[in-house]
Amino acid sequence: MEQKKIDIIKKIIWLRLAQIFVNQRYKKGDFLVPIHLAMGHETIAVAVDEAMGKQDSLFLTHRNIHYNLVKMGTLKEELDEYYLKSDGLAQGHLGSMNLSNPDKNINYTSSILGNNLPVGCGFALANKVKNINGVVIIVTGDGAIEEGSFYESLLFLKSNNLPSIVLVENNEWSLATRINERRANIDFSKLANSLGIEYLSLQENDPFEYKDKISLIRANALEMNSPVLVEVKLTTLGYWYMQSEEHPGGKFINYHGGPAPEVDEKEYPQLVSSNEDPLFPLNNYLSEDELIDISNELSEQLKEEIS
Ligand SMILES: Cc1ncc(C[n+]2csc(CCOP(=O)(O)OP(=O)(O)O)c2C)c(N)n1
Ligand SMILES: [Mg+2]
Repeated sequence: MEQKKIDIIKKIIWLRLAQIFVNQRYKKGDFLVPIHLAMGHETIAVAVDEAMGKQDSLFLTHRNIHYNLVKMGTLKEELDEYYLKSDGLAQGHLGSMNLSNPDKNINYTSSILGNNLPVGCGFALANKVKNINGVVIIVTGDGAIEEGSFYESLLFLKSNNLPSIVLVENNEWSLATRINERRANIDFSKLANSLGIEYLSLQENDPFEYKDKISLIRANALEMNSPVLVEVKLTTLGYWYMQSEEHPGGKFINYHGGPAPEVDEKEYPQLVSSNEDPLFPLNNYLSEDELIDISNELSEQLKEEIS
């Protein structure tokens, strides 16, 4: 396999391991700020990073750790930010939920659902006025699309011919509620269609398919001066059981934020939790022994980095 592809696989595994390191410290009560881990979101973050051009920019949400980490390629600065240290990524001013990094083209991140969309729209309009040939990539959740700013932003991006990608990370949950318990199904392809916007659906976490498809729609967005709506189906790994009178045995709640108590430091192949895990399709490309070697090597590197 060519080295470029191996590097992509390494980035995905590294992202998982780095988040497990964060989780281990989080479980000990180390951090002063709430963190929303994104275990299960690794492939999309790596694919977006791979597809981005130099002048592209990212606009993120409360769940941003995967994009921030992949852009840095190191854990130390982000960890220090979670400790609110002055040598953290944002000198301890932003913590986790608002963590941006303009040096790496993460221009704005907001903990207020839907808030990054209009800010991204303004940035895209400024790009047009200044003749900057870049694509604005706005990440949002399937819960946050209920904010009015979601639809208004799509309309604005389309109306003003702005090269952009609105990326919905669809984990079928909004906080502790399943999306299908709180609202009728929204068909994203029809929604995009109604505005004449191209729509792309991604699922099952194949890293090279994701990278190629995002690269292609990015090029289309730039050439056509148009937004593209991308829906990526994924599972945010982790869960807990909520006890109540109605559910004496506990009701299944998917992981939302905070430490993930049931996720422990593990080695490959125990790292892979299910076939919905982005690490699962990596078996199609490398042998188990090769994946174990990569995982062990990256784990050692991380330990050294933050020791
Ligand atoms: C305007 C606003 N309303 C409510 C909240 C509280 N809140 C934080 S995350 C969240 C659920 C978000 O779900 P989704 O957008 O699907 O993202 P996910 O956490 O599933 O990745 C809610 C309701 C908020 N941060 N901002
Ligand atoms: Mg969600």
